[in-house]
Amino acid sequence: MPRIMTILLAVSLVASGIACQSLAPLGAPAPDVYLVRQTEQPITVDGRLDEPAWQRADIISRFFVFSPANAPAISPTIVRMLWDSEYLYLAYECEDKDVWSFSDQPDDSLWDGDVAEFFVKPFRDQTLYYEFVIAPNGALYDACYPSRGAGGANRFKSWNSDARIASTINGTGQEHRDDDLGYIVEAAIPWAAFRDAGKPAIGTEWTFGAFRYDYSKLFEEPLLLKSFPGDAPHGFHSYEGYGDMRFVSR
Ligand SMILES: [Ca+2]
Ligand SMILES: [Ca+2]
Ligand SMILES: [Ca+2]
Repeated sequence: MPRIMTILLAVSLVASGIACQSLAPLGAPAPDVYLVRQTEQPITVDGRLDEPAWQRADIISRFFVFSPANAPAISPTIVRMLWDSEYLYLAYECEDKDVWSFSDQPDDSLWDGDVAEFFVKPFRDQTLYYEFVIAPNGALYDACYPSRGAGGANRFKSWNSDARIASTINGTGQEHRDDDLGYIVEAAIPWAAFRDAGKPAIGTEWTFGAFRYDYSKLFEEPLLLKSFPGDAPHGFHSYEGYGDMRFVSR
């Protein structure tokens, strides 16, 4: 069995708790606060989630359709986070029958193709927030916005997080005439990137949103997913709806 299938199946079983159940479209209900657990073992950023720490990480598997309103299906997605003294780690497992990366250039408009996105806003009472957009081929767009209305991507994408990214595509990637299974993204974002927020301590809470664009030969329009329910008048920048994440020990 291909590795990604093994992982997705294993995660599906954990998420559902029922061995005969297929991947549930909406996954498990999200907890009120996502617990980011510390890892004492190093994470190798190689696009493979075979570190034991990833298996102990809490999962986010309930996603909501942002667009189109009449989306006939949802693309199963599982997100995990971990942290240690040096990095915030992200892992996205994205089922996708038609994997396509728009560009391999850093800070390009990668969301014109398939992407996994992570927005993080350390302070609810400040306007500062960060955006990370990762394509299946491992290309990264990153930006630090001092506020939502200060100029957007063109002004702030020159910011560089020095995040380390690796990805695995299970399928043929750019070829649409066959069916892919999906892709995995693994990322390590150094705390130095969050110089306005600083490195969190145990118990620190930030807010975040996890997102996807899924372009597909099977969809009339790209499918846009978000990790929180409700309205999003500013799209993925609607940080009022972001969920809470709390940094905890193991
Ligand atoms: Ca790894
Ligand atoms: Ca950048
Ligand atoms: Ca796709």
